Amino acid sequence: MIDLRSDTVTKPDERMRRAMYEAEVGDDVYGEDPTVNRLEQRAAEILGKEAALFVTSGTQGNQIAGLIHCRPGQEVILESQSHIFLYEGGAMSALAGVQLKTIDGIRGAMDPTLVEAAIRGKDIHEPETGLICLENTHNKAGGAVLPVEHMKAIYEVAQAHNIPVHLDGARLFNAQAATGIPVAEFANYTDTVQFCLSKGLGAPVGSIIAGSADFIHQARKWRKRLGGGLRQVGVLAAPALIALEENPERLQKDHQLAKLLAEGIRQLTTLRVVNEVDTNILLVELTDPSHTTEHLLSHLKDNSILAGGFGAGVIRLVTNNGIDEVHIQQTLHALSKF
Ligand code: TLP
Repeated sequence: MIDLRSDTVTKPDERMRRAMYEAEVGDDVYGEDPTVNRLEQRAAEILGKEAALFVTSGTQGNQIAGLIHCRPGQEVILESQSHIFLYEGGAMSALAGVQLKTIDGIRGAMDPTLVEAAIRGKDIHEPETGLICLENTHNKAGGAVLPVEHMKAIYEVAQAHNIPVHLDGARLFNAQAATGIPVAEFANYTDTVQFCLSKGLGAPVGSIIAGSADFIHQARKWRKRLGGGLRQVGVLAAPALIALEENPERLQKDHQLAKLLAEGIRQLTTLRVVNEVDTNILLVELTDPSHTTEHLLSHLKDNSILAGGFGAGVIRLVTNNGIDEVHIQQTLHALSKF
């Protein structure tokens, strides 16, 4: 199967599996797993933050940030197509007790003026804004990179109002690969960051959250409360370290393959590439409304290709560690027969 459903589908390679086998471990709830400690220290260094924590998933990382930054009854400003709003099961409302205020972005980027206008809390009737969340790269906007200058502009608004900024940087390393700008420069305009090790970077499990030492101290407690205090978890930190140290450059290949796929699809009259392809995500629409995405997805499946539906009339194709040029050619061939 050629699996283009997501970059979450990658499987650990032989080096990662060997590192898992050989990992030095200890009880991480006691802070005694040397491999986890090394991963957290390297992640903090790479992001330019004081401290970092290995968490089970991107969702857990984002939710821990919400729980720490906000008090129940506050409001969180975030983009209307963001993962936290669309795809985390309403967790910020359910767990942190906040309500969400969405703003439509352009390619995932909210206008800083609109963000500032949405900040509330002076009037006795209003909830206080407790947090602003950004997403980079932006999944639903087709892997769009939020420019550093944009993040800076939002951060300046947030600082002027004393509001923290959390970055859902599930694919922040894709932003680095696409622009050549180090992840630390993006992270510089945030208080806290979450990034996923288990997407394009190729680790089997896990994410990192990073921020001040005090934030990570609180995060450790929240992770435990949420049942995410794992024990000899160095077996997962070991492949994650390989993902972090060695795979950021590999993402450029995913981006080149996504561009190749987009170029091929642009030659077809039946399909339209919806997004500008900055990174590894393509959103594709059918030009003939009498065809359904279910029809297209099942045609692909019959040709041993997996893709996912991504909203009305749109499918998503995500290049990843398991994909090579030959798979792109096979996918284009199957699409041309649709
Ligand atoms: N995204 C998944 C699905 O949930 C949609 C995918 O296949 O793209 N932030 C962003 C921007 C994400 O894209 C995801 C996962 C997460 C957070 C959550 O990460 P996990 O799955 O580790 O909880």
